[in-house]
Amino acid sequence: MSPRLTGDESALWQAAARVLDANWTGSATVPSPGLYPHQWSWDSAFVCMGLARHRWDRAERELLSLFRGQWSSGLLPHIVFSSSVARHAYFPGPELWRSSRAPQAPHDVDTSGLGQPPMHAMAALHLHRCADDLVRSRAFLARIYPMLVAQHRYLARARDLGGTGLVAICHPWESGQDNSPAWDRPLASLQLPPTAYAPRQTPHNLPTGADYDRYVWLVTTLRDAGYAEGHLRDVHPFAVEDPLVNATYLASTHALAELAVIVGADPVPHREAAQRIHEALIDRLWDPGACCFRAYDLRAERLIPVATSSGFGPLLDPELPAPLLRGMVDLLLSARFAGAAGYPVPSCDIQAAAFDRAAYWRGPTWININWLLWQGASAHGLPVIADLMYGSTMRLVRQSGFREFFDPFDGTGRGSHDFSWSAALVLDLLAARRAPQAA
Ligand code: 2M8
Repeated sequence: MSPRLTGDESALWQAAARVLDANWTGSATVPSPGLYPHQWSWDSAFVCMGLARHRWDRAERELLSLFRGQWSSGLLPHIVFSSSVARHAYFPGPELWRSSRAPQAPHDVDTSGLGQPPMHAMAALHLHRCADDLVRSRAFLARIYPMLVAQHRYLARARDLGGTGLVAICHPWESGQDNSPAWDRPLASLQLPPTAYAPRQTPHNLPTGADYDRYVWLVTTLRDAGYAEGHLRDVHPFAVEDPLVNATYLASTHALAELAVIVGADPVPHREAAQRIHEALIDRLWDPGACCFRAYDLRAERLIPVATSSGFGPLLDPELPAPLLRGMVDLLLSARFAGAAGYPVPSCDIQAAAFDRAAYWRGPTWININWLLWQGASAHGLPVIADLMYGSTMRLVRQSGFREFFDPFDGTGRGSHDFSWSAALVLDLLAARRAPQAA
């Protein structure tokens, strides 16, 4: 599509499109060729949001390429490894996961054995809404719908570890917010054997080696249990219900109901599932005292105290009661988040001891979070928040380029350059402003 853009917006559009073109492998988009040379699950969903505006055909291939990695259990792995990338280009590669030995995993491609926020039904619905060729789009949806249903069945069956209607993450990587301060307590309580699991050289200087020891140990524990669902339920020591993960689960369940109608399937089970998730999200993760959503540690049986940007994820819930919405907006606009940051939204409460403006998911601003909050705010008719997210994101990329993450105070770009979801989501934002009917 070609939205009507101003000259400056056109230049930004072209720069973003160039990033996606350069990161396209022929069948999928890598998050960043240097740092992340394989296909990541929620990255691909975000990339689809932009490709739907730029190269619809590629968006279709992107999702299909990701679902090549789906396990027979329904698990959609968070990494689908490319066999043409050098073995040691990314740690942890296929040698850690050993998916080829797991009977549920596909045999023609190596994958990880964990998931990421389930944004994929949202992405498929977005693709349909942006399609010029509705016949082709319906054919694509008919193909991908059963895979999405299998993904959600897996989540409901194998990841509702508390029996509450919410899904639990079993590893920080499953949240997409790897070193969020929300995981500090559950990680600190792990009893690790006295062996260093991670290699001396890790690809980032953050998270730290100590975090990596825990990350790798959690993977080996799960892998050595054969990735068994019973292990996750009864033994696995890390199990947390995260508000952002569950908000995307809810939004995608609503999307599945809409997709069901389009492909001629029954939407009712998805609507019922969405109702259960909505109720559980509020019952379990809303902290009325602090007026915010928090993550719940199922093993320690308590809410995790630190407030992070993940707590704003439930803005994606279309039925969020007004008092909760107000509480979230107040916190978002306060000096703990957007009110004291020139380039919001910081990923952690600025006033928390764990906040670090430069450290990955412990403070910096991320464009995918801004985009999700822009989506939620737009749907709730909150133009002040939607404009704040839009404006902050545009200033960040104009000033610093399509970086992986940004300093929330001065907008300095950090992490990798030419990061795919930063470019893709800017395309979607620009297109939505110019062609609002497709937003
Ligand atoms: C980061 O996560 C990977 C592990 O999955 C890593 O640190 O190596 C996170 O930012 C995650 O959200 C993202 O999907 C991934 C690829 O961009 O990188």
